[in-house]
Amino acid sequence: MRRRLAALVAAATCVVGLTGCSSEPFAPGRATGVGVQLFEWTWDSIASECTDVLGPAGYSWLLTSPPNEHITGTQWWTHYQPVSYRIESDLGTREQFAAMVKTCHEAGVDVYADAVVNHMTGSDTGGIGWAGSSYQHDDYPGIWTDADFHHCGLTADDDIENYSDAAQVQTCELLNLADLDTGADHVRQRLGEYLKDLQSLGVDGFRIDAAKHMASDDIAAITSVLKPGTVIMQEVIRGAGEPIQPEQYTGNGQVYEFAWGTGLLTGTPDPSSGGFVDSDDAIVFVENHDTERNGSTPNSTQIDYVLDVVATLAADYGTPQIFSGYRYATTDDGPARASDGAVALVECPADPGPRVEVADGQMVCQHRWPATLGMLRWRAAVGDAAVTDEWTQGLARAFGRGDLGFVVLNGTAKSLVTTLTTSVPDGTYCDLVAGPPTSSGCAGGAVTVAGGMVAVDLPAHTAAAFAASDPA
Ligand code: AAO
Repeated sequence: MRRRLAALVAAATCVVGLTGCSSEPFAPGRATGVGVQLFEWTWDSIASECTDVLGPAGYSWLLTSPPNEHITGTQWWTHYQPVSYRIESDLGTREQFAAMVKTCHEAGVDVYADAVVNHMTGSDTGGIGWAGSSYQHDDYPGIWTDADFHHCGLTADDDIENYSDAAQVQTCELLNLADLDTGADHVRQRLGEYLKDLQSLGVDGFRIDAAKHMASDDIAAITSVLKPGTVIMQEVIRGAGEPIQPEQYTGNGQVYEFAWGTGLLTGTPDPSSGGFVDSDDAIVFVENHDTERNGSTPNSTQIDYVLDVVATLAADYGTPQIFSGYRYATTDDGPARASDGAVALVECPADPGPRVEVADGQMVCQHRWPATLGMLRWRAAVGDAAVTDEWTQGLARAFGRGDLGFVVLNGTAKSLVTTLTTSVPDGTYCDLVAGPPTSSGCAGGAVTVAGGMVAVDLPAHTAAAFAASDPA
């Protein structure tokens, strides 16, 4: 209740004209449940974003990049090579992290941290971490010694070569990263202490990185020391024919359902067709930091990306996670840096959106795009109403959520001109794909329902959505 009230206050006081502000605060009991992955955002930048945008826009939670000490370097993936469990990174200090969590809570937004607990560094030579800790591949003074790591002995270099071999996947090294023996009690205990330390700073949940590379029971043991209700989101990439599948992990919490994002490459996925975990177990996303780079899902430079975000936020499947990252020249490049070598404070484009050019290293701020914000509002309005009035014609699709909202997606290369049945009462409504309404009215066009029918005229690769609660 405390957070919900804070969110209402934040929404009511948001500055008119700021992207993300809408004329009406979110109604109690209408949390969107939607999260945002603020990839490579500094803690100070996240704090401001919670107050200025995320709370007022109706985001329920955010995911940070890994917060602990890491190897040095300008690549983003240095954060996936832990050196110690000190909360000290080029994204901010322990104090900055704690202050960010407090600010986000005051804005009504929960904070989840990316937890890298499967492994340590991939360095063969060792070095000094960001916060000054020294390390070798299999030796982290005061934390781990060689005996705490797997040496699988199943492949030439102890590296995973074959994802069809479960023993390799869980006891050999992913990308040469020193693989912790998470089956050992004292290893589990130390990793649990790290997560508890983050929880002492207010963290509400965790993404478990590389969950596939740990036995499900190991994750259960590591997370068993956390407060009841802690959210656990496990990264278990669904690989065809692989022996380790997401279903084996749902006893520990939720899993990222990669079948959703990969399915978006060819239209709107249909979880009822099989091959998906149950809706309550699934975190769904259009892209994440890996798939943005490897093409296994759509990414925000592609023509149907906005359509994919609309489809994901409109669906009655899974918990959506919106991705917010930066433009880059090569896939290893990290975001812009400040003169002290730390990651720079974020500056979103003045008017973020799909057609805005963003320089390499600068944040794209997809979570502030008008369609994303408008669909958060739509999702809050429809709540858990059942899917109704479904219509499909090739890559064009429409459906309602009872009499509360309706969405039309035109994934084809031609205009979609038709008339569709909707349960939303007759009236004229704002198109929320253009953005949330402001105090001066609809952000874009309006849609009219007459006699239970809506006339649709949608250009190629666009969408429209309206909610009964947002009349024009
Ligand atoms: C860096 C360098 C490496 C160097 C290493 C150590 O790039 O050359 O060896 O340092 O010095 C990130 C970066 C890495 C980086 C690493 C450490 O991505 O480049 O390595 O930090 O700094 C597997 C895992 C999955 C993992 C993914 C990358 O199962 O957990 O590989 N993701 C997480 C993070 C990721 C991070 C790490 C783990 C490590 O999200 O950012 O790495 O902390 C199949 C398998 C998957 C497998 C992929 C890739 O997926 O099923 O399990 O993921 O292949 O190997 C379709 C298929 C699906 C397939 C997918 C792949 O969807 O259906 O089966 O395509 O495209």
